[in-house]
Amino acid sequence: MALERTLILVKPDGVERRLVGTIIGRIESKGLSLVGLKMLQVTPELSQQHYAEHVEKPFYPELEAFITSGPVVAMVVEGPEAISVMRTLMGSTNARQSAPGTIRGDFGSSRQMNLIHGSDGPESAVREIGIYFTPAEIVAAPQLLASVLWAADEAS
Ligand code: 3AN
Repeated sequence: MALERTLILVKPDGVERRLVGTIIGRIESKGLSLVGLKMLQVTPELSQQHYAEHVEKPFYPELEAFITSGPVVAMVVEGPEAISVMRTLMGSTNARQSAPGTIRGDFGSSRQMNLIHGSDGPESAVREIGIYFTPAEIVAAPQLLASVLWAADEAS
């Protein structure tokens, strides 16, 4: 089983609604490790880099206006299969259709103001982590509890 890292953002709506602690709490409660954490203002240039696949789409201007509308909290989250575990914790893109119990399903009701971003695969995780974090800003995961969280073959 793969130990993975994924890029997570609490988007401007999540910060504005004071949900940062709640969202980080869910990530930590799941047993995933925070190995990078910062607050920043996304610029139009950063948005274009992050959403490169959407830049030509008709909805992009609105997406850029939203993601640059206030500060975000960026995180690198690590754990066994962290990319898909986070996608499950987050819920589907359109928060109106996200399952109850997920972050979006419990706190959101919009496709755009959907509170949180998480990388959608290993390649985008590497790309997105590199956009938001330098290697020096990423630390080693805490190790003491690993043996009560996962079997050895799950966390290597
Ligand atoms: P996720 O946020 O689950 O990673 P993406 O990367 O497909 O989903 O979409 C990022 C953002 O782009 C969405 N939160 C939404 O604001 C916007 N978006 C994606 N698809 C559409 C669409 N078909 N129409 C309007 N906005 C969209």
